[in-house]
Amino acid sequence: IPYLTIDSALACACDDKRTTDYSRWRLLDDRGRQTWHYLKTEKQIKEWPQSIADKWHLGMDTGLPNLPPPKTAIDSVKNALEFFQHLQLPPGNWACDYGGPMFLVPGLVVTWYVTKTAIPEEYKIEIANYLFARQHPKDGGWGLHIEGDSSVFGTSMNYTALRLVGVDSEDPRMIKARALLHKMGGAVNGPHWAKFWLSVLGVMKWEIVNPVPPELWLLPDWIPISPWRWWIHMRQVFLPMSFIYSKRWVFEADDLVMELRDELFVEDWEDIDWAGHRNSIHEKDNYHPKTWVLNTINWFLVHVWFPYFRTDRIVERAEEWTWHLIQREDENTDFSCLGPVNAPMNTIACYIQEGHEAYSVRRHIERLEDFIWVKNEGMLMNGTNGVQNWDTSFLIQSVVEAGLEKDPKWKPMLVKALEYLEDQQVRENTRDYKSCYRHPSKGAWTFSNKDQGYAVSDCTSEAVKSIMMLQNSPGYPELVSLERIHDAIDVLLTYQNPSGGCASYEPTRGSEHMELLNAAEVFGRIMIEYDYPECTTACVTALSSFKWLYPPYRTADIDRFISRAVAFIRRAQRPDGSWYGAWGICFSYAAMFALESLASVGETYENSERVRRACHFFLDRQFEDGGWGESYKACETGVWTPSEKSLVVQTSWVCIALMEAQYPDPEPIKRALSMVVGRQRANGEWAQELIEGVFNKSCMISYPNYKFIFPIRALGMFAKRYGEIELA
Ligand code: LAN
Repeated sequence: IPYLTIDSALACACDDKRTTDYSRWRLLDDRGRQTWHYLKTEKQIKEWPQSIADKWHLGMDTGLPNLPPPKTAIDSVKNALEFFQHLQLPPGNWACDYGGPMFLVPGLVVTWYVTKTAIPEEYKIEIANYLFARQHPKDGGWGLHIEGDSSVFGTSMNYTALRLVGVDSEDPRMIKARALLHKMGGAVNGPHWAKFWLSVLGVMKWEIVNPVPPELWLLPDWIPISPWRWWIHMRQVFLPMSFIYSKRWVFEADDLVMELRDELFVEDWEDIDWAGHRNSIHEKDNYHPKTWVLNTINWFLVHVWFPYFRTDRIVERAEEWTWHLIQREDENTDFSCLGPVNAPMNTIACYIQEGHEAYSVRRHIERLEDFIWVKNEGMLMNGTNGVQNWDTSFLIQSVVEAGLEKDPKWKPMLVKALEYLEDQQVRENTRDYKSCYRHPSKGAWTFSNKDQGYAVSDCTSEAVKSIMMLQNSPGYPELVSLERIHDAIDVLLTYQNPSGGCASYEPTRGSEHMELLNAAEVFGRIMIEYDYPECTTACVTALSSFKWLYPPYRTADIDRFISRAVAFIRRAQRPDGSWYGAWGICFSYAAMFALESLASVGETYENSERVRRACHFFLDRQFEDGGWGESYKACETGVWTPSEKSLVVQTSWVCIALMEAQYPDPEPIKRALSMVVGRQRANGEWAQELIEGVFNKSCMISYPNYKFIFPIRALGMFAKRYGEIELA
């Protein structure tokens, strides 16, 4: 059933699959700004050949050779690097598909649609391909993330996105999706964000959206619930959302919108009691039910504040101030924005305020490209504008763990990676950072690139650690001066909370009670910054390495930081010996970090009861085949949940944890790593297994490079400790 037509010059030979020609896609990496391009002429194709990395990301044959079968851990590491080196991009970083969340593409497509931005035909085709590839074959729906059960959020939003890119409502896959949506009660049972997007599009009416009052931004800073205290991702989404909500802006009802009004609901559109459905939500979407406190506040806002007290003057001031902050965000990031949710929303805010022709709107539309990824399944929107700094730092560390930085063979690759990180350090605080409520960023690194500009505690730590490792190895250039390393240390020292722990982007600014106001329904623990063993460990190890490798600088501050941080790590351990991981799945991820922290202050299996407890937590749970594996359900429930099969990435994390702990018996680690080596393909790579990452407890996110980075690290550590042992 052809649902799209495409200019025959662009179409692939096997056009009954309605795909683009994959040999025409190219990834451009311009100093860490990654964008995909579809080449339309033979001349372009000739001038810009497809790289091995392009082919690999697109799922095409890379033509890389089979390698001699590995016998030992270091053989396996070398084979992995032999492959992975080809995925390094010209500026020196690595990249990957950073999908997982299934609510991002719809926001992007709605934004293009309502701002009347032409969507290129090849995008339409590949977006449809991706969404269909990720449709659950059984019930025809989509969940919050690629592995999650179908929900109203996933199904209503992705159905809408498919219709907006031109898919026919009578396509059998759409019929199936619609049937499921209707079975779940229709789009009125979606969470807050679904109601927001569909109201902007004009498929719902604003009365169904729970209040998003911009006047909250007028609260004085001392008020305990002032938005500046929220977790940065929440307040930066709340910002444009509140502006758009205040305007009650709606896209004109064109034919497609009228059709969607028919398709997404069980009732007749005209008869729907919009206000009455403000709190309707399907159980599959209701991960974090709204509290009575929030429900009471919402009731007050709708029935008392809006009709009787919200004067025109208040509205005007609130919209003025939020618009000011939106502009600062755009300016400070050159329109790339903090993330994939506020970027499209800021685009719409600019469109409302300044119109289609404005520079702000045009630049936003260009910058939205930075979030797009193309792979064998089609086109998706990444969870950030890339993983540049993060994956590149980790790869450097893994190679150093294996001792291969000394091998001249890998030096050019590592020097390139070092050059990349050098280029990406944030050199100054953002302009007006205090009045925009930004944390200082001078000397820091972000998760992705410098354009985005948001300093993160552990991204800074991992980057500066990698730089220090390489710059202190014989034969490596000193690209980052001591002064700049001091800047990084200075910023790291600002991250510690009174608890001793560290959070992600900022020290915690508000009380945990603020979770009572969590309005998103689909996510947990989003309102403020929390202490994370992962982020805390990264800071500890960066500061320890610095202290070890460099002339004394702020030594007393560093010592105090480390001892308080490690005390936090100890307190965060559960009685069963485990730590809950907030950014990777789940206990294996956190244990790798926590045990590294403890080891850095000399606490190991031999001398510490808690470390022994942590090791036995995993040894008691080792799979038959020697590996470990966790299902994403562990993140949702907070309870250890094994996956059906062992997993290469989690197994590597546990092995690293055990080796950090100096677990005395190599046997269980050897068994585990034999499994990992057994799954390595002849060309050195590993196959993609289950999803690796998480945020906000309920939403999973892919880290496809982890299947290289962490096996390399675990095997490298093993080789260093146990030498030439043969792995079966
Ligand atoms: C990330 C990705 C990286 C991650 C680590 C560095 C691994 C972590 O240790 C600290 C937090 C951080 C930087 C992080 C925070 C939240 C992000 C940005 C993400 C999980 C990637 C996507 C997610 C973002 C919130 C997605 C957009 C969704 C919203 C709910 C706004």
